[in-house]
Amino acid sequence: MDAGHFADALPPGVRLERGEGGLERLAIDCPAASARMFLHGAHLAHWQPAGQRPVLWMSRRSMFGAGQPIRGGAPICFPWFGPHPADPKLPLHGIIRLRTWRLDTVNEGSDGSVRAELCLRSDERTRSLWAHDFEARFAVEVGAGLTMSLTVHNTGGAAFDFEEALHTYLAVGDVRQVRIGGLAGVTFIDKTDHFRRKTQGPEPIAIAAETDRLYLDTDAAVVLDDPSLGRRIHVAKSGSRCTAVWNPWIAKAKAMPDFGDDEWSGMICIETANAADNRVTLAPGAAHTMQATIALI
Ligand code: TA6
Repeated sequence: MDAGHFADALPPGVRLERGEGGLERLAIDCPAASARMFLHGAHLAHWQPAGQRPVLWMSRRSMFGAGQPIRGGAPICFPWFGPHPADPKLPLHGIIRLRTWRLDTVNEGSDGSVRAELCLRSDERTRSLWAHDFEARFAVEVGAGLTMSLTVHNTGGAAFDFEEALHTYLAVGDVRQVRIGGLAGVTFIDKTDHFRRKTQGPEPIAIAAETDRLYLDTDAAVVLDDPSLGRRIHVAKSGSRCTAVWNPWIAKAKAMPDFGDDEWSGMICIETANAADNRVTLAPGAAHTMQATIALI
């Protein structure tokens, strides 16, 4: 395991192991929660607070392999969100979720939570896809709540701009019954209607068809009300001006080989992002941090 230097330094309840596809992952089983995070993409695949059902959704059809995106959990999108604007052959959602990150630190928090930090630096492979030098750092804190922070550092000599997202898949009992509050009056790009710009009405968002929206110029927290599981999930954020809401519904779910045909009703993506009008420009030497904090309330 290429993080072997951790072998004897991990806190209680934390181990490095091989998971699906033989991918190396951090397994966290602390009193407050359990979690699994692959070094591939620094991909948090599972988070389950003690006494609760899993909060992150994972497709039973997900692929687990080098060069393949994991379908579920919290994919990290950078330096573009969605398809590459000029070259559709490039990977959807950028280049860093397909690379193996370096595990830098794993520490126990005072409240029994566990905090891990991973790093990915630009190299020839990333420069062949995106010609800028950067260091990305991902910090995740797992406990009764979940905090994910993505920090991008411009290590090159010229400014660059980028898009980013913590593309979080949340598990729900029945997406047709959920309501999403916090985005009333916010302008969004409706990707299911020719990318038209619309304004969200005063009512909480209901999902009754394929839904693929990028809410702009908002730093609002969002509350997902899931009556069928009898729980509410609070998604707060900082350093993010966009929130994406996505459910593929029936036809899109069928069209994705790594998504079970009947799985669409058990998930909703609420994604903490900076994209489109809200892309980030970073001067040489500067850094930018985007954070999502998720809790059951
Ligand atoms: O964030 C929503 C979205 O951009 C959708 O348009 C859809 O493409 C979704 O992401 C799936 O992304 P993925 O790369 O995980 O298949």
